[in-house]
Amino acid sequence: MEWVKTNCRLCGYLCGLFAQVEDGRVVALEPDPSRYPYDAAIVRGCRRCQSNLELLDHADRVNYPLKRVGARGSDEWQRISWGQALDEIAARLQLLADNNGPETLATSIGGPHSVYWPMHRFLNLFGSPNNLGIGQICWNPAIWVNALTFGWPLENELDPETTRCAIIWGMNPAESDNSLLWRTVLAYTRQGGHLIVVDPRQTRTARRADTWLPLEPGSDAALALGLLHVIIREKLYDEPFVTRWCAGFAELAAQVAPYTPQLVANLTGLTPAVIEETARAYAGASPATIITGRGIDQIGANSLPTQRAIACLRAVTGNVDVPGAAHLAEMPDFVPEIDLELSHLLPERQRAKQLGASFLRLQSYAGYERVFEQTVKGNGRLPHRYLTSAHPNLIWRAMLTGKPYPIRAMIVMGSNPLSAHADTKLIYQALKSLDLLVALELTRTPTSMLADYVLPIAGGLERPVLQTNAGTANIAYGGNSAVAPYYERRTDFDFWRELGLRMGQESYWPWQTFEESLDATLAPLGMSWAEFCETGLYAPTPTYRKFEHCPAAGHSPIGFATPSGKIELFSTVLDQLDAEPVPQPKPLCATDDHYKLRLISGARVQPFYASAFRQVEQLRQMHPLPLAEIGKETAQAQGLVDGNAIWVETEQGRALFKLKVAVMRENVVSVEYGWWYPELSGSDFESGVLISNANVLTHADFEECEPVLGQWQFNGLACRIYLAGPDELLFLNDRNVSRMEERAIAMEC
Ligand SMILES: Nc1nc2c(c(=O)[nH]1)N[C@H]1C(S)=C(S)[C@@H](COP(=O)(O)OP(=O)(O)OC[C@H]3O[C@@H](n4cnc5c(=O)[nH]c(N)nc54)[C@H](O)[C@@H]3O)O[C@H]1N2
Ligand SMILES: Nc1nc2c(c(=O)[nH]1)N[C@H]1C(S)=C(S)[C@@H](COP(=O)(O)OP(=O)(O)OC[C@H]3O[C@@H](n4cnc5c(=O)[nH]c(N)nc54)[C@H](O)[C@@H]3O)O[C@H]1N2
Ligand code: SF4
Ligand SMILES: [Mo]
Repeated sequence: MEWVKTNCRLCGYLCGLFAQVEDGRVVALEPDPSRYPYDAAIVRGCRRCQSNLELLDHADRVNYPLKRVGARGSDEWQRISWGQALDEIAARLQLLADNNGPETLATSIGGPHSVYWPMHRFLNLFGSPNNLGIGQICWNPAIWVNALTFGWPLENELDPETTRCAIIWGMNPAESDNSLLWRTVLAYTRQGGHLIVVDPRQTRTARRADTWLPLEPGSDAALALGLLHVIIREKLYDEPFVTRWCAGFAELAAQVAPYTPQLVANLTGLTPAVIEETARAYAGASPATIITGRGIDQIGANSLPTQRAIACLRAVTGNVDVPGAAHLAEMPDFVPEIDLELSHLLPERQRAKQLGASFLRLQSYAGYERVFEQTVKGNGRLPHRYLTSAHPNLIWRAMLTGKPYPIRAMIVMGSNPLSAHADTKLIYQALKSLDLLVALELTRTPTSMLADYVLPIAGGLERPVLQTNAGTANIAYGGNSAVAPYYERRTDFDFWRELGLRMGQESYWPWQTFEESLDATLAPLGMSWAEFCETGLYAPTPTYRKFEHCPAAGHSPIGFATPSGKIELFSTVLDQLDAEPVPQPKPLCATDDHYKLRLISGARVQPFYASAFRQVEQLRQMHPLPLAEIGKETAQAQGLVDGNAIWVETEQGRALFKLKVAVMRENVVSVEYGWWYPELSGSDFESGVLISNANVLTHADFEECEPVLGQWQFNGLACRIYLAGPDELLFLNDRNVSRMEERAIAMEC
């Protein structure tokens, strides 16, 4: 029996743990207060952490390579060896590439569950530009916008000691963050720190705020322009900073001039007074921070102008590269992801085939190169993987139609597209039509159940983990595995390396193990992987106001890595790309007599993480059913009460939820995302992914996506709700599996 240092992997924070190990099995877990988040209380308070033990050997885990033997989705498998699985996958991929070109292989990645560079390395050497991810509606918009505006990504800061005003905008760390940020928000507000929350729902975060702004979903760009209007009209901006460091102030001022508090009140549903007070509170405090979340990255065409307007708010108030406001991140001192990906080896003719490249102005290899030219002058090289990912909707369509060319194979890694991507029914048809679908997975999921091969991946506590923010910052954290993988599970790295070796990539995979590749990654620090694991963190003290530094005596300051060398309120790059150089709000999605309400499809809830953990009994007991929230007046108007089973319907389809009446903006419906019913089996298992899935209600039709970065819309869609029948109520309330299965068959989704 021994205690070993390891890390939790059940969300992106990778909290430091001690694992008690007996005969190669983890039998107990304790927080390690000497490593991140340096506070045993945070880990003890985490509702998910202890379920690591249940998950390590859960009945739904994949333990051996599986090959499909029945019809696709029938859940009939043959256990095979890793060698056989890899040989067969390599042979089938080669045949498909010979017939259709290597672009016929697409990959799907999800949130930060694993290291993705080995996949990119394989894909670049294989020759496919068609990786799809969730970047467009997760962290891309902020990376792109901050790179355009400031020359590099920003890390927003909140410090109870120094921050004087904080706006949390479209983010709910009370549910989405179990860790240090939420604890910091609590400490900040306890000390009397001024907090403003912009969110249609009165979340637990909003309840800590001095001011809660329950705006109409999707109207955020108008609000940001309204705040800029007041700040400029009342001369609350930092004039010396703007004069010295910002370009395009006159154009921005002209753009925001029409956005008076009254107009913005009409557009957002807020009052003119609260808009003015918010502008004065933010601009009047220094330092002041704005922390943004998915609420504004998932509003389709309004995401880009919102992020841009918020970047302008930070800039005109001088809250850039200042402690307690925002830090301009730096390139890693270790080997960055971009160098591990080998993106330069993907030939130009293959890059040009990326699905989406010919339509989207920035989200493509060409767009990446355009911004690369300027950031590289500031010694920065942005990561490739999310910024060049293909548009998912075009991939699903190419699978179904063969146009513009056939996509016949997909490898899914750390993602569950049937749950996470818009338009579940389209994806279902598309995946079912493939010649080859491979899932690298921990558990049985709706997506992996459709696969030809499911490969058992080593999860939390079974493999080393090094998180590097994809190379956008000089930070690395993580640590070692506690035990060797159970059964025949292997790391994602092993899969890609072994496949690469079978496909002529020998010279590019010099490391035998994942650990060896980590030694190589950390080598520039003069540190081995084993040494790194002792502290589990590399984060040099940040430096601020770097733009003022002079490289040598007599030289001018380095400024910002933008074409003008200044912060670009007016974006030269967007202008050259024929996109709007100053932020311009777009009309909201139209509602009508039939679809009168507005939908938020995906507010996070504890203890779940996207579609994960519904099968973990101790977590499911805490939150057994999918909830939809509406305000009191909306409920009364519809004759609905708490606990009703309701259908939420959009033009796309309908999904079943249990109703909860909550404090929030009226005429808005907020549903949880990621719901499926792992307890159902066979064909009911498949239908289980449709019943309460928020993404049955959404779509990402390419023609309607944002034309620069390609965002689709998860929030602000037109919808309606109505009472479901008695069988649907019983389906939700009666957890007897065979009765659930009978009712699932009868349900039409
Ligand atoms: N428990 C849990 N934690 C998670 C995750 C999880 O699935 N579960 N997922 C992780 C991932 S991948 C991510 S990206 C982060 C996301 O973390 P957050 O950004 O905190 O995610 P959300 O809960 O979606 O918060 C968005 C908030 O925006 C609000 N909102 C919706 N529409 C609008 C709008 O139009 N305007 C504004 N201003 N607000 C709006 C919602 O009501 C919600 O409260 O969380 C991570 N943490
Ligand atoms: N309607 C709606 N849809 C959304 C969102 C929303 O707010 N609303 N949010 C979007 C956002 S921000 C995100 S980030 C995505 C999340 O999308 P995903 O990341 O695709 O969602 P998950 O359900 O977490 O699926 C991850 C899968 O990876 C597996 N996994 C975990 N660890 C590993 C590993 O180490 N290796 C491998 N190979 N697999 C692993 C898990 O078992 C799980 O099945 O969802 C997006 N979709
Ligand atoms: S916050 Fe909880 S689930 Fe996330 S890594 Fe830490 S202990 Fe694990
Ligand atoms: Mo995300």
